[in-house]
Amino acid sequence: MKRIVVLGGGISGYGSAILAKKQGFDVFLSDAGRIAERFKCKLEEWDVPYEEGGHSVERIVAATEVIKSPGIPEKAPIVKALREKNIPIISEMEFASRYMGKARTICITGSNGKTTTTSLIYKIMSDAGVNVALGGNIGESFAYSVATGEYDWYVLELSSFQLDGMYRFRADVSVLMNITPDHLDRYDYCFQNYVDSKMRIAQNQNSRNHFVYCADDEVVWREVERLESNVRQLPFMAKSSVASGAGDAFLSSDGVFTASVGERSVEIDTAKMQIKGLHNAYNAMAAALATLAAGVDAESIVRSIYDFSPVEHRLEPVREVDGVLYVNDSKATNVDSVWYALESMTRPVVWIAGGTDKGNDYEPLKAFAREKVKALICMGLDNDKLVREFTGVVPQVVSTASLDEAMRVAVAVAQSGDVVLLSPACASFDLFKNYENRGELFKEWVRSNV
Ligand code: UMA
Ligand code: ADP
Repeated sequence: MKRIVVLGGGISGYGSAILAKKQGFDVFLSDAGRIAERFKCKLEEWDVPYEEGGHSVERIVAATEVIKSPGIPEKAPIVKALREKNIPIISEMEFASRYMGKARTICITGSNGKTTTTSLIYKIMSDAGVNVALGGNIGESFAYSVATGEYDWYVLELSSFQLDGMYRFRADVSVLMNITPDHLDRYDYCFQNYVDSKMRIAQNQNSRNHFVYCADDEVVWREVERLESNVRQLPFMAKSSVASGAGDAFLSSDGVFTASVGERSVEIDTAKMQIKGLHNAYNAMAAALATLAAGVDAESIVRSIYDFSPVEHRLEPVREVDGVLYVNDSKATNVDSVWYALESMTRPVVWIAGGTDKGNDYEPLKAFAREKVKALICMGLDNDKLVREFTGVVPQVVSTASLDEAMRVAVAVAQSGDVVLLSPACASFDLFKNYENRGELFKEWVRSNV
């Protein structure tokens, strides 16, 4: 019997183990750290043997195939041991796709905009009454959905780590939002390795499938030009003009876009959307093309796009008090996402940024900072770089070392008509557990103190 070993007992691992068990394989799950109680209960319920607190190398290298959780890096000793023995290592996505029957997939990747676009596509599909599940780098795992439910469509957000272990998988509709440098520590600090990983989203696609991508993104465009498959291309854009036989979406200067696939099309006035900014126009164009390609009714697509509100921690309006609007964009953990946040601002900005710097180049933000930011409040344990970069660019730069301190300064500086924007460009780990915790504490502070 095929021996499956699952590495990692988090969301991805326990779902994969349960699916493998359901398929009748000999399964063993191994976690180097601790497994959460709720996952252990599930594993026991399904009678899956597991270990925690370390990997038993001998038992693991006896596997026919290994399903690796995405958070485990290539340089982990157990992965190296498996590679030396040429034991196939795949991702949860590759494994689960073998057992999803006739179901079809819309798969979304990109450096930014994955969660927003995935959530919007999922909403459009479910509002239209499609029997659809959400999975991947969001919510419950794909493998767990395949093991426990039956769906016609899966909408999957895919990280580069998940794409890395995908070989034969083929998306019916793939969506590539953009490619900017991120997670380079996992890619030998080589941008092209990361680009290659993202391009796996379109691998194995053929003339029956669709590939939705941003034609304004130079990196994406360069890769698309080299694509050899005859997949039906659906570019979306606001700057470039790319003709495609299959369809496309174009945002014109009046803020209206038309997305069309074959004979069917939708028209959207972005001013009527609840999600704002150029980046969200891109996200909506991608979602419209993907769902048109999936056959969703055009009128229903339009209704759902207008009805969609921001996902938590992504340019999420919290409260307006005395004419000051407080916006939580805690998920903006890199420079590119802050660029789009500042781009979308239509009132003077009191900008709260900082945290664990990932080697950021702040140059691209300076033009918008000059034009729109009246004060930068740095919030972090080490603010030197931010203070240095923006002194002289914005009228006021203040260094603070806690949320409370930062918020007190923000309230003092902000005047009626301004926006207080938390959009950090940095990871949160110096002062907070994670970006969610940072965003929640920001909202709590605003609700109880302003
Ligand atoms: N572990 C080992 N051996 C090691 C290292 C880790 O056993 O050498 C164990 C840890 O002890 C832990 C488990 O592996 O118990 C964790 O695995 P994981 O980090 O892959 O986390 P999961 O809980 O399985 O969640 C993963 C994704 N996490 C990452 O990619 C880091 C989730 O994405 C995803 O939703 C889930 O699989 C289901 O597919 C989250 C994420 O942060 C949202 N993604 C990154 C991002 O968005 O930036 C990529
Ligand atoms: P991801 O899942 O890829 O991290 P999110 O939808 O969670 O993407 O958004 C992360 C951050 O990037 C947020 O600050 C959000 O405002 C910003 N963002 C959303 N869509 C885009 C896009 N298309 N391009 C650039 N930034 C974006």
